[in-house]
Amino acid sequence: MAPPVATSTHYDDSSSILSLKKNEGVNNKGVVDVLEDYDGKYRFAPIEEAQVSRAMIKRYFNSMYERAVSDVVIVGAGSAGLSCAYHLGKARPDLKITILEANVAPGGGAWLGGQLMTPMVVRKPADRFLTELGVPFDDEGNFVVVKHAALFTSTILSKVLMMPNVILMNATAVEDLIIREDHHGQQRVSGVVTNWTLVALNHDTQSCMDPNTITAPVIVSATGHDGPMGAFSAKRLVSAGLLKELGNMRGLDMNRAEPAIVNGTREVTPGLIMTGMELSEHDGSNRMGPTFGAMMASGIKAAKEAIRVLDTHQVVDGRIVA
Ligand code: AHZ
Repeated sequence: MAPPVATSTHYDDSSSILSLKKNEGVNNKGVVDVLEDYDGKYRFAPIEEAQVSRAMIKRYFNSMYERAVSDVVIVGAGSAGLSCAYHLGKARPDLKITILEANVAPGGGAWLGGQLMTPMVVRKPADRFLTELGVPFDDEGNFVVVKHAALFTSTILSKVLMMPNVILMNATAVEDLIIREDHHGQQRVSGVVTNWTLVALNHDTQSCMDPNTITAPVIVSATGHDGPMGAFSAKRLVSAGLLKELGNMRGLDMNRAEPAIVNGTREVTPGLIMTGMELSEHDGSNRMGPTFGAMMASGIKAAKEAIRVLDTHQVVDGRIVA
């Protein structure tokens, strides 16, 4: 039997220490004794419910406050959006990168391969990105196979979340785009309109529940192909009159689809870069089914595009001014 490990922790909210029974576990330096004992005497440092609430609230709302103006907003944390965030966050640690994901679970469709099977197929040369991430794979010649799609997604997600300049807000839907005239009098996507997803899903059952906004000089849209929330920006560009009509995703052809997505990754309208399968709806290109290399390469290209836009414009308070 391992001996119990007695440790101690600083307890910096003095009002909570006052609520402890006199001298209960607190020494004269304001340090609380804890005990890691799996034989029945495990003891945690005390806590008050309000401390838990405040610990979350102050960090979350500080993030919202700070990110009300971001450098880049990435809409959608699927394989394309996360690949974009990784490359951008690594290449430009100076940028405030804010990822908005409608689902509670980030990762989009990249928790599984095809037909709910676990292995993930990636065509070369996109295997280089897996090597950079440190994700192991079987080499099958022209393509590689990761033993479980979740290994890719959990690895990239953890690396992205470790980056101090990246914030992820999940369960948060982009409901609309901010579109206004730029310094040339041209229509420009200049931010996103957000709401908690649970609110966004209930606009038909409740009267007016107004949204919130994030201003940014560059938006990367990575919302996937058409679905309950998919292809969001592509559809909104049509209804806003910035795109004549949707191209609509074409039938499956792996060999045509993957290069079309990567090569077509671009700033589709001023201020809005599109990546991943959303592009198939915008451009009318084929789907590739369960091969993920194009999502990774498209995300990296979107990050390079975002850097190009930022490096060629002057930005003041999240707005392009020259
Ligand atoms: O929840 C969506 C998902 O996680 C999120 N999303 C969509 N609309 C949103 C909105 N606000 C915030 N309005 C939103 N988030 O975007 C994410 C899209 O991830 P995805 O995995 O669906 O798209 P992807 O382009 O990153 O990867 C596509 C993977 C596919 S689909 C496919 C085929 O059907 O042939 N093949 C591949 C490789």
